[in-house]
Amino acid sequence: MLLEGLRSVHAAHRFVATDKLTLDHVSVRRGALHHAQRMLSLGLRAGDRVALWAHPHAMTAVGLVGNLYAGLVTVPLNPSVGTRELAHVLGDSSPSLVLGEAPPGRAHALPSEELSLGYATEGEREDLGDAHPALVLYTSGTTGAPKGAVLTRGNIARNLQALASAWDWTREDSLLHALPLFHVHGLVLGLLGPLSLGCSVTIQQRFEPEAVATALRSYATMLFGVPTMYHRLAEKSVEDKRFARALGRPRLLVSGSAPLGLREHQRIADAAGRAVHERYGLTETLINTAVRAGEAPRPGWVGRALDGVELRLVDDQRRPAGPGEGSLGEVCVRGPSVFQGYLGRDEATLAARDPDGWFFTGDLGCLAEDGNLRVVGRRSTDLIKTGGFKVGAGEVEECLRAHPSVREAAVLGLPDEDLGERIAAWVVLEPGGHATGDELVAHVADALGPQKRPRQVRFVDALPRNAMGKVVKATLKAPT
Ligand code: MCA
Ligand code: AMP
Repeated sequence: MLLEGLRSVHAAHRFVATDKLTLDHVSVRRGALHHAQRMLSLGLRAGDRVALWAHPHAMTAVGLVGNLYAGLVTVPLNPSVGTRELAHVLGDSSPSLVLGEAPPGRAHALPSEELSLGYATEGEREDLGDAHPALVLYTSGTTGAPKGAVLTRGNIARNLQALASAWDWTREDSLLHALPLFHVHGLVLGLLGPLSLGCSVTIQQRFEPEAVATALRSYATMLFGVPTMYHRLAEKSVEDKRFARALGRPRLLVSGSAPLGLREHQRIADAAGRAVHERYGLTETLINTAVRAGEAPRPGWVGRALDGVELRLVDDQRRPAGPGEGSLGEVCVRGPSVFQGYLGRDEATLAARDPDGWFFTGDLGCLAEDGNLRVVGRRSTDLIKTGGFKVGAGEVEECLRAHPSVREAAVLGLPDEDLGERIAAWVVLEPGGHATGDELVAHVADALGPQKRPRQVRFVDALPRNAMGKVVKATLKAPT
């Protein structure tokens, strides 16, 4: 089904635009067919995994679509990934090949292939069904290293169809975003969405409010962003009317990946006289709910279930919780876009999805009688959402402990106006150990990636522990 959409990628006047290159959809398709043929000629076969450096570049679209044509499973790599996390992702997903140009200092021992545009007319596996895997996206849990979520072609196709219907998203749209291309938001919604629906997309390499506003004023009909981006645009629009006018222009502003605060909703409403439409999803389930394009958003609420998606709330024992705005529970999801499972981790898959197909999101919410969902928090404080990136406290703690001067570390997400949550670390040094906060921040940025670096480090003599010896994070205060 996804490939059907991609096969209709033929319009010379629809494009994928990035800072360095713009390709029309005909060139994306030609390049992708050429790439698919090349992959098959190298001996790769449908189902093989191939890693792809997910640079914010139009060639990323060619590699991604070409892999889909050949039936290959793409493992997108964050171009600013740290060395330790890169080793984990490559070791865990064991790709046959790495595609695209490795960023400086991230060369690897695997065979690699340049991505190039070429001409080919065949190379498309048309026989592969909805259950065939398409992507492995790495996502953090409360503990341990990130797990690879396997998403199928059917997962993606059904989600994009449902979103197109929820947002009246058509070929006439021109999408704008500045999201990274290694997560669901930027990659599935922001790149496969336009390619599969046949609309244009402009992907800005980094989020700059000025550049976003310019594009909004001139051509974009839809903007996809995380709350941090809307926060920064709202700030600008208070002091500069050009931003307010820009925000007022597209037909749809969509926010997701983290909660958009009531204050931001209000500020954008005051400045631009319009609303932001929220949608709610996870790497493992794709998008579950959305405020429909034709409906007025209710700030704090993330809309109703998408077509084909079932939602329910459960209590701590995973028993269904009662309906009604007052009842709170863990949000569970069932439907065609719930993933196939975590790569090579059957136990973790079983723990997250029951035999009836319900996926336990870890998010706490309430469901109104009319089906609207409100996300009010998370079951675990060990999962941090910072700038829309999910970071496990455990992975950062483990990384800090690997530093020779660190004896113990505890990591928490603290409320942050801009990032939603900022990563804060409390560190106990080894006796005689020396490390500055900046050194530890650089250590995490280098090992895991800059998105996972603590924004604050506080040195303490000991971590507060309960009688069982467990760190009591609730008693840790914000570093000063
Ligand atoms: C700064 N940098 C450093 C350091 N400090 N590098 C190394 N060591 C350091 N100490 C670098 C960074 O790498 C980056 O470089 C630049 O400085 C700015 O970094 P930073 O300050 O972290 O960026 P920011 O301005 O705070 O970023 C805000 C952001 C970003 C643009 C909103 O957080 C973002 O792109 N968020 C999107 C997350 C997302 O797409 N989530 C979707 C997943 P350089 O600029 O070169 O990189 S969730 C999902 O998919 C689900 C399904 C859903 O619901 O959507
Ligand atoms: P990820 O695993 O990075 O895909 O992040 C998924 C998580 O992002 C969800 O479990 C939620 O906690 C959060 N999330 C995504 N969209 C929203 C939203 N609109 N409102 C609140 N939280 C959201």
